[in-house]
Amino acid sequence: MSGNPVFQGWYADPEGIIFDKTYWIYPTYSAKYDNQVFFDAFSSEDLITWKKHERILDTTEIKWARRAMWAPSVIRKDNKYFLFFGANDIQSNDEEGGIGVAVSESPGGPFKDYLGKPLISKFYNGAQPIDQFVFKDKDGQHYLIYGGWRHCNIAKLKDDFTGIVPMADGTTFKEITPDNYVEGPFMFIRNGKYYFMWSEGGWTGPDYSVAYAVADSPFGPFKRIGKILEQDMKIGRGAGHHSVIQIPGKDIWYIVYHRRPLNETDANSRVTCIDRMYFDEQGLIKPIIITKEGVEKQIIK
Ligand code: FUB
Repeated sequence: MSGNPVFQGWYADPEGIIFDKTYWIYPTYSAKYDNQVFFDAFSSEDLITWKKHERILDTTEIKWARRAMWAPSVIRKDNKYFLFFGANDIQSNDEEGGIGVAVSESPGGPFKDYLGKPLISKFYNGAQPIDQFVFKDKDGQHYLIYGGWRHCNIAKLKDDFTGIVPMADGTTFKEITPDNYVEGPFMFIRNGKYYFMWSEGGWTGPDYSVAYAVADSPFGPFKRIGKILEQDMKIGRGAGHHSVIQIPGKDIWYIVYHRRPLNETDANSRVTCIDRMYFDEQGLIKPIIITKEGVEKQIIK
């Protein structure tokens, strides 16, 4: 078994993704905001043994980023790897920062600033420009789904990821916020349905958790179905800000998330864990059982 956490160190907001036959996790380095000036990544061939890739991107490369580099989301396009990230934790449209893009020839970096400025630097529909997730739809179109401060937007990415373009109805930033949404959005498709997931509660508190909705389109409407990930006082606290990995071609799913060890009190003591995610016959997600054991070895064929 992998054990949980799957690797050592304080790492939060983990995004798991498979490139070729390798699992990758891109987390936030969980520390004081002023110390969050870089990203490490982790790779594995079997979900058990993880290799650390240090400083795949940092603030010496991103000139406009000073601190609070958060929640990487990585996708491969045209044989390049694009890493979307948040920086500076901006509190108003007068501050510099927001969501940026970096690019690399390899999933393990080094990543370089792609635009030289943020991709999204303002609040739209009340959404703080953080917690980005890049989503590839069935037709190949990429969208950015993002937002803190209890608002979530979806925005259509230009084909070369250099900007945002209007959607068919003329909207540029379309709000898709479901009930109770706080931050940390994630989307995937299963059996043709769009599963939209997000974090609720406060990330420093015991109520941090993950809920979801299902719709026929990435634009919703998303009606909250219920909570599927939360703390278990026998295992860990404040479980949330997750992502989902599917074994290609199989109905085998994992949830990758962070939680706080029971013996830790620091708000940033967040560690990255993986557990299995199951669906019932109706396609509803079963509540996750969080474990200390983690997951079994799984090599991608
Ligand atoms: O890790 C920094 C912030 O904490 C994330 O962006 C939020 O989602 C929360 O997990």
